[in-house]
Amino acid sequence: MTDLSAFPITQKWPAQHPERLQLYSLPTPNGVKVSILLEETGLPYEPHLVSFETQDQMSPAFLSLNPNNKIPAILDPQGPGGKPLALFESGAILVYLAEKTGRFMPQDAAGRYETLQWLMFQMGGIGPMFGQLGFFNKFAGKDYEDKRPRDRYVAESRRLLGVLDQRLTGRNWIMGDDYTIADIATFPWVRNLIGFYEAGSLVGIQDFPQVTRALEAFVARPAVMRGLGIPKRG
Ligand SMILES: N[C@@H](CCC(=O)N[C@@H](CS)C(=O)NCC(=O)O)C(=O)O
Repeated sequence: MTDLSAFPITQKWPAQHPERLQLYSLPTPNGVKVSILLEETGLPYEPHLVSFETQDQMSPAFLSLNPNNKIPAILDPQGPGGKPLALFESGAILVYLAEKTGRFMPQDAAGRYETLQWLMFQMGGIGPMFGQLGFFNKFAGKDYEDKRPRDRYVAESRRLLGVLDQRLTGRNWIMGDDYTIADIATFPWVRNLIGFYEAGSLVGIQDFPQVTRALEAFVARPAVMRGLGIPKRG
């Protein structure tokens, strides 16, 4: 019987199935990257809801696993060498799960680095820039009189969408015919930009037809449909 009691996070979120991978998350664009990949792989896992309403991400139990107080985070009882592995940062988790399962990442070295390149493009560009645009368009920042900060993030988001659109021209997915963790990292953010952040017309999404075409294919995948709702909000 697997014992995860050495990890304080399991006191607040007890593992009903300690032999399964434990996911601590919320269905946000960063959170669903991991639930979508888990659904795609079919790995058995147990999702736990980290509620922002009750500031769960600030609790000592959560901070014991991720001192950066952000979802998603995982605890894999079957980590490297058969020992439990705790991990935070969605990009690191995607790489770990792709390597663990041997899926959604090209096997050849060059293809692997290229996939990591586009994953980093999402982690360092699309995520942070779209996130700031969300703040200035939908949340507290929308009331700021000075529109220059918002416009800066609109311009940068448009530039990033242009890079992505060009990459997708003549390719089904970011890596071509292969659907990879680069797609799983990127499209939840595009979906969020147009949907939850209500910034589709602001960034002129119609100017990026390859991006919207690939987004449609992404959200039509059954594993994506399921992953977008995991963990279920309370
Ligand atoms: N770079 C991190 C970012 C994670 C992140 O920003 N998570 C947000 C939700 S999408 C969060 O947990 N926010 C809670 C907080 O800041 O208190 C990753 O990709 O895992």
